[in-house]
Amino acid sequence: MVKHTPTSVVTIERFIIEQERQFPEATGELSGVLYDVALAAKMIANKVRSAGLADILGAEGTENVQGEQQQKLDVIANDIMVKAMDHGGRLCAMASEEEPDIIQIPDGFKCGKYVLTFDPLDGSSNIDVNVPVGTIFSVMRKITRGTRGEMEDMLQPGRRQVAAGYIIYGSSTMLVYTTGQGAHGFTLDPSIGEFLLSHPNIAIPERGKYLSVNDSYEQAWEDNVKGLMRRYRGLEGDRAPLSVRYVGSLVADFHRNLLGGGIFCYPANTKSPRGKLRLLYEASPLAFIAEQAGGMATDGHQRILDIQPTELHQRTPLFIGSKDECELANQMLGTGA
Ligand code: AHM
Ligand code: MG
Repeated sequence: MVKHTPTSVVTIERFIIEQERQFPEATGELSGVLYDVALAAKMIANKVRSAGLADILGAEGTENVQGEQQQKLDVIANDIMVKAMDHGGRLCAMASEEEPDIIQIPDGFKCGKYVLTFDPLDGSSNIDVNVPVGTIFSVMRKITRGTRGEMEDMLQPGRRQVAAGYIIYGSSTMLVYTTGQGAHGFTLDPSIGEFLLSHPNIAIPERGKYLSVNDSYEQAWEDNVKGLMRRYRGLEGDRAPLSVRYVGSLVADFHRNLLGGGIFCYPANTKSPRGKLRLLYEASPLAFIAEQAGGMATDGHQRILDIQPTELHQRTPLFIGSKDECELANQMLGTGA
C-alpha cells in the first residue's frame, strides 16, 4: 500500500474543512459560502489581470474582438460575485456597494440561512494605473423568520459577522479571511488555480510602522484630527514618526498595515461628515479581520463592530490597524478608551 507522507501544502478547501470539524454541529453551509467566494475571487483575479488589455481589445462602450460590449471592471466583478453566490442555496440575500437595493435570490433557487454583503472591486479608480485593488466580503446569519432576506438581516452590527475577508489583486492574488478563529491568508498559485495557506494566524504588530491617510483633506479636518495626525507623525516630540504610505486602495493599504503594523485612517471632514467608507461593505469586514489579528478598528468614538447600521450604504469614519495607534485615536477623538 502507498504510504502518504504529511504534506505542508494546505489548500483553502482543506483548511476550511479542518476548521469546520472543530464544530460538530456545523452543517457545511458556511464552508460552502466561503468556497463560492474563493471561486468568484479567482474569476475576478482573471479579469483584473487582463484589465490593461481593455484598451487594446476594446474600451468601455465599444465591442471587443469577440463582438461583445466591454463593461467597466467593477460592474464585471459585481456580476461575477452575484452569479457565483446566488444559486448555492446557502444565502437568502446579498447587498453590494455597486447596487442600490438588496439583491434577492432569483426565483427557483433555494434560500439559505446567511446574508452576504460585499464591495466587488474596491479601489477600482486605480485600475487604469495598475495599482492593486480588492474585493471585501462579510457573512451574517439571517435573523428574520421568512424565507427571503430582509433589510433587518443586513442591518446587523459587525460583531454578529460569522465570516469576513478580502481578496487583494496585487503582485500575487491573496485571500484573507476569518470565521472568528484567527485571521488566515492564502496565496493563489496560478499554475494550479488553488489558494494555498501562506499566512496562518496573522498577528498585527501592536505598535504601528505605517500611517495611511489622505492628508489633502487636512484643511477640512476638525482640530482634534489634525492633532492626532501630528502625534502619528511624531511632530509633538512624544513618539517616533510613522512612515506615511497611502495607495488609495483600502484593501492594499489595510493589507500592508496588517502584515507590517500601522494604521489606516479615513476621518470625517467638513465636506464628508461621516467619512467616505461604507460600514457594511468595507469597515465592518476589515474590522473583524483586524480584531482577529489582535488589532482594533474604531470610528474614533466607538468600536466599528458595535455600530448599529441604520441604512445599507451607511458611511463611517475609520481608524483601523495596530492597537496602540487605534487607542491613541480613541483617546484624542472621543472616548478616551
Ligand atoms: P471605492 O469603493 O469607490 O473604490 O472607494 C473606496 C476607496 C478606498 O479603496 C480608498 O481607501 C479610498 O476610496 C480613497 O479615497 P480618497 O481618494 O478620498 O483618499
Ligand atoms: Mg470600496
